[in-house]
Amino acid sequence: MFFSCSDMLGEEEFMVELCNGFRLLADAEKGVITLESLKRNSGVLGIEAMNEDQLQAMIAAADLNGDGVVDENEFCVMMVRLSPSFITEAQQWLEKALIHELQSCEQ
Ligand SMILES: [Ca+2]
Repeated sequence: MFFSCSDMLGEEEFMVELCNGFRLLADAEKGVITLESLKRNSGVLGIEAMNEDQLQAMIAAADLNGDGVVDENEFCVMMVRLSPSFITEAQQWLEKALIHELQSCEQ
């Protein structure tokens, strides 16, 4: 797959949110998600209960080029792969929010 987060900006608002998630989890100096940065930031994902083996497995699952860390593109691909239902929910939520917005204008 050859796309980057920036390619999706403007098309899908929720993809921006997903990509922002990368920055929360990544090592600020290296600009990639490592086992250490994932451990440090696991509270963000609500995965504090996961042990090191499980976190390592998450990285391995997302690490497409096998360099042992997860870069921004790999993270986006993983989120899209793992979250088809999330994306559907996000779209429905957006539609509801828009309808609510329109209705409040009419009143
Ligand atoms: Ca990688």
